[in-house]
Amino acid sequence: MIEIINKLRQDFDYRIGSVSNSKQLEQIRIEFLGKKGQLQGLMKELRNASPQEKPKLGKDINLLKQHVEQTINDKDVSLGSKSFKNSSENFDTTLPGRKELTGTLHPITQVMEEITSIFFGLGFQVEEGPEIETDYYNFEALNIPKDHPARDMQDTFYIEDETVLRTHTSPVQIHVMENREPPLRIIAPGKVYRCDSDVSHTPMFHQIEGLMVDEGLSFSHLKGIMNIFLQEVFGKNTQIRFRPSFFPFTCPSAEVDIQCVMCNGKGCRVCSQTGWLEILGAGMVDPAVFQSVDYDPEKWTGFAFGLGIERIAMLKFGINDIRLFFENDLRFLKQF
Ligand code: 2NL
Repeated sequence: MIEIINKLRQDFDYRIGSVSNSKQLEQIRIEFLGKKGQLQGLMKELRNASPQEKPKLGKDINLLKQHVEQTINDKDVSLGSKSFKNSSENFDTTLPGRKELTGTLHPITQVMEEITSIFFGLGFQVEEGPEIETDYYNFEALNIPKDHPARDMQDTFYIEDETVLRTHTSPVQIHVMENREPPLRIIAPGKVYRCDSDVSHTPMFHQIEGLMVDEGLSFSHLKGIMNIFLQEVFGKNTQIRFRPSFFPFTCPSAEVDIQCVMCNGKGCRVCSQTGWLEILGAGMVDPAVFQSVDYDPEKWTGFAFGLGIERIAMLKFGINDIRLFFENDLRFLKQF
C-alpha cells in the first residue's frame, strides 16, 4: 500500500505541473480531494491494512493529503493573480462601489461667491485686475498722498520703489474708470496683501470693493444698497447703522455696523460689549478720484464701499482665528 501512496504522490506532482487555468485545477482538486476522489479511496483501503501497518499508513496518507491541499492552494494563488486581470468571472458585480472623494469649496470662496452673486443680482458687473500694481494705481489715483501712513513699508509689500502688492482692490476700479464712461456699477473681488499677522490679520486676505457712478447719486443710494446687501448676508431683520469715518478716497465717509450676530445687540465678547459689529467702509467718491480718471466731478457722482471677506466669514461661521482659513486642515475645511 505504501507503494500506492508514493505512486499517487508522483502522479499528482506530475499532473499539477501542467495545470494552466483554474478549470483544470478544479478538475484535479475534485479528482484527488473530492468525496469520491483518490485520497478518499486510499482511506477506504486503509480498513484492509493490518493493525501493525495502520498507524504508519494513516500518517502517510494524511501527509499526502496536506501536500495535495497545500500545492493546490499555492497554484490557485499563482493562477488567480494572472487570471484576475483578464477574466470577468472573478469580478463580483454585487460588491458596493468605491466612494469618490470629492472636494468642497473653501469657506472664503463660498462667502466671496455669495457676496458677488448678491451684487450681481443688483446689476453690478464683476471686474478683476492684477495683484501687482504701481504706486499710482494703488495710492496716487485714490488720493492717498505720499506721506500717508498706508504707504509705510510697515503696511505695504513693496516689490520695487514704484511697484507694490495691491493693498486693496480699488486699483481695479481705477483701471475700469480709465477705460469706460459712466454710468457704471462694478464690484471687484480678489486677493489683497498687507504686512500684518495675528489672530485677525494674515499677510494675504480677500476683499470685495464696489463702485457705482451715475448722475445724481446720493448717500441715500449707498444706504439703500448696503441695507439690501447686509440683510441678504446676515438675515432679513439685521439692524444696520452708519458711523462717520474717514478715507482719503471718499467724502463723506462712513463705517457700517450690523447688530452683533452673536448676542443680538445685548453686548458680548465678540462685539466688545457694544452690541455692534463693524462690517465695511463706504462713502461718496471723492472728486479728486474722479479727476484722476478724467471724469467731470460736476457731472458725475458715485459711491464706493469695501469689505474684508475673512471678517465676514469669521462672523458668519463663528470662527475666532483667521489663520484657520489658511492652514488647509481638512478637519476644519470639511465643516463648511
Ligand atoms: C474698508 C473700506 C473702502 C472704497 C473702499 C473706493 C474705490 C474707489 C473710489 C473710492 Cl475707486 N472708494 N473704495 C471706499 C470706501 C471704503 O473700503 O474698510 N475696506 C476693507
